Amino acid sequence: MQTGLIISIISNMYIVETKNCIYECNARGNFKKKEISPVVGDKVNIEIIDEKTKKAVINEILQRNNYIKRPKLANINKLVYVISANKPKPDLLMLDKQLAFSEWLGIDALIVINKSDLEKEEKIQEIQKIYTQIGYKVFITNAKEKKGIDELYNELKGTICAFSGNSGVGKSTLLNAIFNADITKEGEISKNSKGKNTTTAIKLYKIEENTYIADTPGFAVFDVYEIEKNNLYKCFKEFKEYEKNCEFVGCTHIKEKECGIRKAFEDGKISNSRYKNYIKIYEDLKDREEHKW
Ligand SMILES: Nc1nc2c(ncn2[C@@H]2O[C@H](COP(=O)(O)OP(=O)(O)O)[C@@H](O)[C@H]2O)c(=O)[nH]1
Ligand SMILES: [Mg+2]
Ligand SMILES: [Zn+2]
Repeated sequence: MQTGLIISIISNMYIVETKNCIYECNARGNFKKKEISPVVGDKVNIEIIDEKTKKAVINEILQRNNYIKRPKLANINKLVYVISANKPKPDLLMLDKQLAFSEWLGIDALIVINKSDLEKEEKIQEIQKIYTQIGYKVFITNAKEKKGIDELYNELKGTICAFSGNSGVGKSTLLNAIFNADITKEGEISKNSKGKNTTTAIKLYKIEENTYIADTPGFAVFDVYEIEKNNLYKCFKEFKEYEKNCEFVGCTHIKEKECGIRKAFEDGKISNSRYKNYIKIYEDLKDREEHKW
């Protein structure tokens, strides 16, 4: 028996990295009964079937620290949200949605403002300030010219992290800059044992020992809608402390007169864009809850 990490899933085959080796594994049938199936990022116990051909079987999935449904990922330590300073314009609504979601999941989040070469410094710093004030780390990069990469890289050391952000913001370019190689280009990714090209939905790229980045093409569509609207304010981490000043139980923090959070916004303690985005996301969640069925 050995312990390993699932680094990718290729046509129903689990690729498991152990301390010294990489094995192709099947999963034991009894996982299906338990309605749990192994996902990328899972730590698993495997039983070697054939050392020569590196075949093994997954016997057990170890307890997960966290689980993301779409894309299916377990045990992510850090979520890296990438926006671009310009081209495309920074999408702070999307960013706030994703930050809320990572709070809900209980996963550390950090922010990268890429394409720093395409916008004035003050404008970038304005955005940076909104988020550093709340307590998020914000990295400013120019992936194309590999600027700001070392700082980001140091932050990711020792973690399994996943990048997310709208298309075109520079995620692939950033990953390449971190690896200093074109590893995320299509085609390079996976050939199975028969030499056939297959597509992997998600794969963990090893940067160094204990450091992996999940390359997730479809990460932009987070399931932010799983957050219950009345809990949304808890996912805006600078809002929480003002809730005690709300007069009503079940305050939505939008229109109520005696709302501590709204007052904090009016007093300039909560940023305009964060509060506006809270309202937008809240209304979104409300619409969805009302039309659920
Ligand atoms: N000017 C500039 N262009 C960049 C930067 N990073 C990425 N790009 C360009 O932006 C485009 C989209 O980048 P890509 O990495 O494919 O974005 P992705 O969709 O998020 O993976 C490409 O043409 C990149 O060359 C940057 O820091 N500055
Ligand atoms: Mg890409
Ligand atoms: Zn309130």
